[in-house]
Amino acid sequence: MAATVSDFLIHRLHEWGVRRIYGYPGDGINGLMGAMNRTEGKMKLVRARHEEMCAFMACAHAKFSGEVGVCMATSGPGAIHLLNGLYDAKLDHMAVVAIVGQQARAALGGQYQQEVDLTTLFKDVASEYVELITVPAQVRHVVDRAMRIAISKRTVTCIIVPNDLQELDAVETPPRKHGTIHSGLGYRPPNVVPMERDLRAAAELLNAGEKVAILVGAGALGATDEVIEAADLLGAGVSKALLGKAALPDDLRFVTGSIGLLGTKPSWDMMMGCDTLLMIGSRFPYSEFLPKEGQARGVQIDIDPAMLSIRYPMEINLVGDSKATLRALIPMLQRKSDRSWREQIEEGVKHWWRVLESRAMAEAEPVNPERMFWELSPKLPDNCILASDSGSAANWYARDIRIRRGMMASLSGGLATMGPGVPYVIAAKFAFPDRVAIALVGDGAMQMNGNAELITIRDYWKEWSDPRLIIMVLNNRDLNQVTWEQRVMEGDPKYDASQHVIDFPYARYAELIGLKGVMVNRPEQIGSAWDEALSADRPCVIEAITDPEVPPLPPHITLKQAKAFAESMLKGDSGTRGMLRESARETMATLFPGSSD
Ligand SMILES: Cc1ncc(C[n+]2csc(CCOP(=O)(O)OP(=O)(O)O)c2C)c(N)n1
Ligand SMILES: [Mg+2]
Repeated sequence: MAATVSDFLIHRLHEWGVRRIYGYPGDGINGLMGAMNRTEGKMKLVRARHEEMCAFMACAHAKFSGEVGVCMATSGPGAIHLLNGLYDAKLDHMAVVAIVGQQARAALGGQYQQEVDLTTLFKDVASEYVELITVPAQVRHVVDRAMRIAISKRTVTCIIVPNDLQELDAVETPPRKHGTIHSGLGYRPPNVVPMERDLRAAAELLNAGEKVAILVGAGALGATDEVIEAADLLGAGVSKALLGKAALPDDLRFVTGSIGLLGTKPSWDMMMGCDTLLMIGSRFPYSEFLPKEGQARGVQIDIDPAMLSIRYPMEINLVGDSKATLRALIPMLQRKSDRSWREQIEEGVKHWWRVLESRAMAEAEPVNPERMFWELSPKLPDNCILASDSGSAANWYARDIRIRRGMMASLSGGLATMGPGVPYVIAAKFAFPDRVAIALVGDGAMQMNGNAELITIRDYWKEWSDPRLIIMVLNNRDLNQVTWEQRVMEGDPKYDASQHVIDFPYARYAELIGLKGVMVNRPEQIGSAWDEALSADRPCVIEAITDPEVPPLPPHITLKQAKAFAESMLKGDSGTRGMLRESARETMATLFPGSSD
């Protein structure tokens, strides 16, 4: 028998399979913290430095383990701090349950200290389920529903618990009378497969196509073999949205890599040249990187009907699990005898890898950031877990990292927020302590929250069976991704007041707190820096002094953007003096070989 409401709430989460909660204390949740303590280690609390990090960690737990992530914060300020991390989970369709405290029931509505209308605050991010518990008999069904809704709808739910309620006696079984709820545990996911006639219609369309392009996203992460088989039969190339990076390994010759602003030229060429589009488990946002309307006939597979036909008008929309649906579809596909489209894609991919290598090896002042990623790829340990932050790192991560089977990789896809890189890999180490985790992060993000989370790493790393966790920081003294956006999208020069990042000794700071720190000031040091970090006996920060003037821009940009960029250079941008030696046109040609209209 659980003693208090708090004991029962934590016990019920345990019954749902939760073993770890990412949380930060406060008087709004002291009862719950006491209950966590009384579990004597059955439920582990991981405390980050900031509640937003707890939410990022819960999101990453869901992304990497496939389980529900749980985070906990106090009323008022703690609850508010969770929000950005929760939106990260919501926008990437991750199951996360947030538990937040609230002031005592008797004080609510009285402008009490730290009293915030939490139901309203969480109404959007936890739109599927947010509930304030007001009596002990509610605990069982509110926990059951928050868990089941989060898992089944792959979204964020929220439980609000007033602090006085947390200390009351538990009511595990509500009285059997009118007006009570009697809920149960557990969720078994269905096997969702479209109707046979719809599969046949999809197969007919795909069989009729001569130039098939496939785009996969996070929904295809569990369908690697099936996507490979379908692509083989259809003579197709496969492009990967950012969250689907680990869906297919990059050593397959027909994988065109990333797509979009952070994408590759072969992905662009394939989408512009295809006559048929098969989209699997993706809501990749940018329609301009997909075929023009009317150019291609489309089939889409998604578990969530709301994601269908929202980026391209598909002819056949299939609701289904990607693996099961492809399994059912594959026997209906005819192997295309004309392989010329596929060969053309493979040629493009082969050429592109050479382009990337030469870009990565190009001289820069002092280190080319792209080369940090290029040289990491062959050194990646089997089964490692990668996380990229938002910023220029995401470009090089998307294009240059050659992922292999068995690895996992993620970033903030839908929200594209700064800050998740370091907390994501911390959660990865808790979920898989025996795997190497690597975060690829900008200096802006390190100063926003990564440096503080190094302290969390310092706090916990000795618990991990394999202590290797690497944070690679691009020290470019710039909010570089946005500097380039301002140049290219707006035609504005770099605005130092908004873009400059003050230098900070990331590697020395790591050493100072007992971690390892490695500096990269020259390109020759890159390989040995990775080797050192990968053979370290503790977590390691690699600080690379990189050149902010290497443009992290897409292979295809529009003429309008090119003109804007040229104008920014002529307006005396502090960072582009070196480039002015060439004419704007020549510069454009070398930077953006794929540019057209
Ligand atoms: C929370 C948040 N604030 C601002 C942005 C806009 N933004 C995207 S990337 C970026 C620059 C990141 O700088 P840094 O971490 O130094 O990486 P760099 O691009 O310099 O490699 C900014 C400001 C964002 N995505 N998220
Ligand atoms: Mg930076």
